[in-house]
Amino acid sequence: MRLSRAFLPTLKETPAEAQIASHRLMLRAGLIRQTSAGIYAWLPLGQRVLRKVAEIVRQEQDRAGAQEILMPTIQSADLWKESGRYDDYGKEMLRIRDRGDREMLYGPTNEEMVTDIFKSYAKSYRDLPRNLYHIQWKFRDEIRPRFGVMRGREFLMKDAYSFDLDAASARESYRRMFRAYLRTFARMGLKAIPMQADTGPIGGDLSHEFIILAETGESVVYLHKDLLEFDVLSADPDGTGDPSPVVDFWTSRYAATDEKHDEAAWDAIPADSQVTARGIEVGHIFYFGTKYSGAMGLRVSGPDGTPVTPEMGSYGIGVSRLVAAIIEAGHDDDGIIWPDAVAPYPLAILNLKPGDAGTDNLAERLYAGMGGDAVLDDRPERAGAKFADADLIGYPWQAIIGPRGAANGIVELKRRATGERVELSLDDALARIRATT
Ligand code: P5A
Repeated sequence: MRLSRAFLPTLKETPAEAQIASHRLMLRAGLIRQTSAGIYAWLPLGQRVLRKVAEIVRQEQDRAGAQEILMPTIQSADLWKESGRYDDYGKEMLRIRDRGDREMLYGPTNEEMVTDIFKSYAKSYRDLPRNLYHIQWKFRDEIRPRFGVMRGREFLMKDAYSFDLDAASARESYRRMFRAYLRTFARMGLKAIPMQADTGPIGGDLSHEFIILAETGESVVYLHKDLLEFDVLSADPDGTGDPSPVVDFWTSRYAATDEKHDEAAWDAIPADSQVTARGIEVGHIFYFGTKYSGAMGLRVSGPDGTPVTPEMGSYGIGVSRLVAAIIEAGHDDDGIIWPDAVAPYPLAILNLKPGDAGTDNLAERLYAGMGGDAVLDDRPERAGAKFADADLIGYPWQAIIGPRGAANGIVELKRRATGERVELSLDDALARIRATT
């Protein structure tokens, strides 16, 4: 993308309404634009990050054996009356009437709809187990939308739903998702810790929230310090096979949200291993048995011919919230520091003297060498403005091209995360960048 032709607006001033770093930086770097309270448009850079985050989520859901579908945002109230949640959900649900005066709603979650869809096809125990997911916008009319997309009213969620023949098999499905979540967040450079959690309006008695520690987090959490030191991807490099050893490690150490905190269990942990912190909930998984299948009449014939009500779970990831959480976990005074896996572009090429034959030529060759997957700053701006924008947006690599280096075919490559700078030939610079993407 050539900056001279791009829509990548950045702000110099810090927006007054933004209280936390990620919200400030998302506005300043031009990732999002508020359109109503708690509702945001995603601008080109934000949209690229959102897509990359969603793609990692998708790959790990597929790896865990879930199948992607796409359900609508608008739902019929009738489904929610069947489950009994239509009245329970209260003011958080955005209720709508269509031209025929039928009650509709903008879905805050999809347990009812997916149960209804699955019910139309599943006939026997051979149709189980199954896991269906989608990545779709949700609406919750939060009392206090705040911190930008961290707690929005409209937000992007990945929600998966498992159907199993019995409780033992349902627990196995839960463990598969548990493991998939650990891998998903680790691939984004995040340490997300599964913690025993409350189930709220979704229901059930087994539930974990996946929480990233951050001072600006909305939840207070308690955990054993071993959990901070565990390296998920090296412990479980391919993410298939038996999830038990991985899950057993995490559930054998204490970790709970405020609502589930157990003082007696906490006191049994040596004081130097206790960590109390604040955190951001990026995922939440639930096992709720037959709550929806029972209420909505989902039944299949079991191996001996008698009808069985499938056991269900649901598994959510806050895809749009993750973009903010990744920034909370990775920024400095100058701006965002993207992990390589989700950066909007891996590289910004800063041509310090557009119009100079030497810098233009080297910048163009580097841009072509990246196959166009870079931002080329060819604007007639002063160098300082280019440096500031590149640091603010947080591309993992910056290639600084000035007339003196260009005369010798040299680019200065800067790593955003460490500030390290090296002078390299074009080919060596490309090789260095490719090694991280
Ligand atoms: C699980 C999937 C559910 O809704 N039903 C389907 C279950 N769980 S949840 O915990 O209520 O939400 C799942 C994740 O969505 C994110 N999230 C939000 N993100 C931004 N703004 C919001 N207002 C918001 N509410 C929930 C969280 O990451 C949560 O873990």
